[in-house]
Amino acid sequence: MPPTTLLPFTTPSTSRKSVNNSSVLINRPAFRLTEKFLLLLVFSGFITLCFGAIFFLPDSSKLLSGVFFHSQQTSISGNGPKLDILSDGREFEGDKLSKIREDHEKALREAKDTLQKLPEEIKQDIKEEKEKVAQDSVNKKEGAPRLPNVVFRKPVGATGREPTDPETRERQAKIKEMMKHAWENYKRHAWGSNELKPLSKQRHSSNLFGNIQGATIVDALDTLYIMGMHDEFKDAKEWIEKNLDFNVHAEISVFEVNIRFVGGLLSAYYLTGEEVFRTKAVELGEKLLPAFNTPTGIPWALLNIKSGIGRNWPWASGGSSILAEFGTLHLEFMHLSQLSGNPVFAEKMMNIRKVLNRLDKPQGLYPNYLNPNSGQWGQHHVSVGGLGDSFYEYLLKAWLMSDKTDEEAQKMYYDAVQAFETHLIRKSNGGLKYIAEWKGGLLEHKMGHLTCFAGGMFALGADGAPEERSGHHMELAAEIARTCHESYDRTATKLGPEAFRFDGGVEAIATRQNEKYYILRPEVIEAYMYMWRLTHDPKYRQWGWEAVQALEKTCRVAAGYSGIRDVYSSQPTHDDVQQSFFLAETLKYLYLLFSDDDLLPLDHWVFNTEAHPLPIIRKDSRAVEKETE
Ligand code: DMJ
Repeated sequence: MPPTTLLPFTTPSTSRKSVNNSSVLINRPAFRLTEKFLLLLVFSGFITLCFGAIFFLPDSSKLLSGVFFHSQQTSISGNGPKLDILSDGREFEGDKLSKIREDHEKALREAKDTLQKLPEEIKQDIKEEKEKVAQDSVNKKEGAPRLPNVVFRKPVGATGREPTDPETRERQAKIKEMMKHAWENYKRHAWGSNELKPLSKQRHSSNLFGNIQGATIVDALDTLYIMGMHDEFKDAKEWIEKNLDFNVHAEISVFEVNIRFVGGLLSAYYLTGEEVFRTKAVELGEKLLPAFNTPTGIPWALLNIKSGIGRNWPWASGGSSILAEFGTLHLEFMHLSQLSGNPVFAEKMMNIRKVLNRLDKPQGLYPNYLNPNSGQWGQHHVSVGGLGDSFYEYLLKAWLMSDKTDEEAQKMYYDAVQAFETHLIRKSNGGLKYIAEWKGGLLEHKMGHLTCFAGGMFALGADGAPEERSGHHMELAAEIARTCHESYDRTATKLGPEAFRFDGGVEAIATRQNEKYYILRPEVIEAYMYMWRLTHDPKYRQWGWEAVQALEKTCRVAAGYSGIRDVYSSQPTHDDVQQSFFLAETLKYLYLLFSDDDLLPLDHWVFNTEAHPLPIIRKDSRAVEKETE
């Protein structure tokens, strides 16, 4: 059968031959009515198309296109001026036309020059335009908040120079190589999941993030950026744009999601000015708000971000919320208010303050547990390590981040340190200072790896210490850093245990099997970094380098880095998890330890508890400024 549908105007018998025959119409039988109608339809369509082209093609395209600018050079004789007729039918006097041609060529030349030179302002204009387009497309996505325009201020020290000293330069390059190894293997084996299992080369999911994915990507963003790993950063950003989704049915840890995801996104925004990070941070912040729907406003530890239903950890004393969790939202939430123009985030934080300040504190100490329904303390356990740690860190940093205007936080921090000195800080027979845990008035002479962050905190707070106690705070910081170094130095692997004790004849050594592990934690290196920055004593770089060598020897495996089960074993087994904080914190603090002080300088940035840098909010500036109308 001939393809009659393709050749509707031919009779079946003549169709094939006629198609390629120029005389087809002469030999044809007369058209039927329907054929005539269809022919008319096609013809009128063609006419419409031609008119459309004439009227709707933009003028600029005609000016810039040589084809459209070809005049027919038809001279119309007569008494009037000589006329040229353009291909679109318009008539011009000949000399006017050559003037237009000249102007046009000049404009083209200028445009070309401009493009070649691309001065800073033009680059800036293009960047801003691109950002606006990106913001518009982000805003159109489901769940994306509508945000006011902000004045993005150029970040100070977001990228650094290579250190001039060759040894430091080499060491810094080594840390970057470690980051590449961790990142590339995550990308190869677990891309898009929360973490990597570096031995089984599989994806690792932790229930801390519910169904939210991509913890390693968000946590690593700023480390990639400051290390100048541009391609990797681009991949991470693209993944975030396309895949980071908070519309999931999942119960998450409010604290963990805040410090890693909100903190990571905020830092990425402040380092780059890319709108997608601001939008995602605020979107996630809004999802966390239902956690504060408790009688006191002290948030739940766990929240289903779809249903908005919250609860506390089943193991927490009498249904309590945890001090280190609800007390470690402040820095991120203050910035969320800055960037969204919505005061609700800051209000939630000030309410937590109010609740805490109304309560009596046993011996001036803050118990780790607080019931969000009654507003009363749970068990009287106090710790500067797990369950308490970053609450104190955020008091100091709230003061620093507010450009030292938040004097309430300042007082709370220095009063707390005073109480630690009286009730928790002790010296071992061997002369090691440590911070013990307090259980209802009794001391447990144990210090956690987590507690070692306090070395850095005391150093950072030394400068503002009241009554000329600055030197004292710095000494305390140095002693805690030394004790933590000892906890590393006294192991076979030269990596420190999860907790170490000062009783039963031991000092700075773990005695219980379940305290001997090391999961790539950053706190000891964090303390070295602050001590280096604030004293420039070379021993802190030396101690940091020892940690690098130990990590390389014991934790590096073919497909990434893994924690170990026993730091005292010379052949420890691996736990098969590359924690996202290894990329966010451990490697970042190591890199900063081997960088000059102008990379993320401490008088411009504060690090959240996951090492995500947030800028100090200057008292004389408002970050959010409504667009002038
Ligand atoms: C990190 O997620 C943060 O530093 C947190 O404050 C405590 N623990 C881990 C790393 O050890």
